Amino acid sequence: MRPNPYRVHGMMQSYFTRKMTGYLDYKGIPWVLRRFPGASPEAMASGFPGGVPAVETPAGEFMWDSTAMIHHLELRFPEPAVLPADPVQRFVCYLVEDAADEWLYRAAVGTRWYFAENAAVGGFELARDIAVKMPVSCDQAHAAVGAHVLSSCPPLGVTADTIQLWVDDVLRPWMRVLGAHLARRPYLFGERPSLADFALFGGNAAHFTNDPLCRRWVEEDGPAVVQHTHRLLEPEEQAFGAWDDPATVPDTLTAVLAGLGKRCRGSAARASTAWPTSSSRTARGWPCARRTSCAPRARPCSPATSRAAAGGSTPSSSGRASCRSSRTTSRTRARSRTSARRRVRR
Ligand SMILES: N[C@@H](CCC(=O)N[C@@H](CS)C(=O)NCC(=O)O)C(=O)O
Repeated sequence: MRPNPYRVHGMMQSYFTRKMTGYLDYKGIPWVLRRFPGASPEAMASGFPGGVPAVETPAGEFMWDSTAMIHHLELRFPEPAVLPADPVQRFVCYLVEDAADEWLYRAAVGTRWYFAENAAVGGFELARDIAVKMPVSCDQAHAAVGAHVLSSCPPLGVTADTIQLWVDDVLRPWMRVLGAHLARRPYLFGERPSLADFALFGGNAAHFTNDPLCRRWVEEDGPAVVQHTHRLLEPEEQAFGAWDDPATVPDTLTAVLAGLGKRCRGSAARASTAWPTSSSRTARGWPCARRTSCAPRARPCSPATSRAAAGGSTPSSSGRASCRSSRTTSRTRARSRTSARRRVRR
C-alpha cells in the first residue's frame, strides 16, 4: 500500500511550490500535487493567509510558508539534514535562502510576465494548473493570472521600465557567479544540498530554467545552474556526500556573497524606480518583497511564523505554521522569521 502522502497544494510553475517539492523529493518524503489556484475553502478554513503553496499533512492539517514548513519537517525527518552543522555555513545558507525568497522572486515574476515569450510558456503552464480547479478556460486563466500578477509587480519595483535592468543588473550577473560556484561543486556548501539550494532550485525549476528566454540566459551565463536543477529534479539518481570543510571557504562562494551584496542592494536599487521605503526593509538591510502573485488571489500573502519551528507547537500538536495577519508588514515578517530561526537553532 502507498504511504499516506503530504499533499502539496500548489502549481508546478510556482517558485515556492517547487522549493517545497524539491525538498520533499530529496528527503524522500512522499507527496502528491494538488493543483491550487491560490486558495481553497479547506485551506482558508484553517487560516491560510495566502502565498502558494500550502501543504496538507497526512493527518489533514494545513501548513504554509516554505521556510517554516521546512523547519517543521526537519524536526520530523532529521536525516539527511538540510541545515549545515557549522554555524557560519548555516548563517550563509540562511542569507542565500533569504535572497532567493525575497529578492530573486521579483526577477522571476517580472521576467515571466513582462516578456511575451515567457508568458506564453511559463504563464500558460501556470494557467493550465489553475484551470484544473477553476471553471474557466485555460486562456481565461492565463489572462486573469497575467493581469493579476502584472498589477502587483510595481510595488516590488518591477515595471515595464525596470524589467530590463532587473535582467541585466540582477538576474544575469547572479547566474554568472552562481554558475561559476556550481561548476566547482554540486551544491552551494559541498556535496549535499542545503536549505538555500532548495530556495534556488524553486526559482530555477519554476522560472529561470523553465521559461524559454530565461533558460537561454542561464544556459549562456551559468550552465552549471541548469545541472544543479537537473540533479535536484531527480535526487534519487544522485550520490550525496559531505558538507564542505568550513575552514576552507571557496573563492567562488565568496564571489557569490559579494554578488548578492552588490546586486541585491545597490544595483537592484537602481533597477527599481519604486524602491521600497526604509520601513519595508529588514533589520539586516535586505529588501523584503511584498509578495506579488502567481495566482489570482484577493489578498497579499504574509509568511507564517512557525510555532513548530520555534518548538512552541510540535508537529503532532498543530501540524501547521500559524500566521499573524495577512497585512503583516515586511519588517514584522522579517523579524518573525529571524526569531523563529534563532529559536530553532538553540
Ligand atoms: N513566504 C511564502 C511565500 C509564498 C509565495 O509568495 N508564493 C507565491 C507563489 S510562487 C504566491 O502565492 N504569491 C501570491 C501572492 O502573494 O499573492 C513561502 O515561503 O512559501
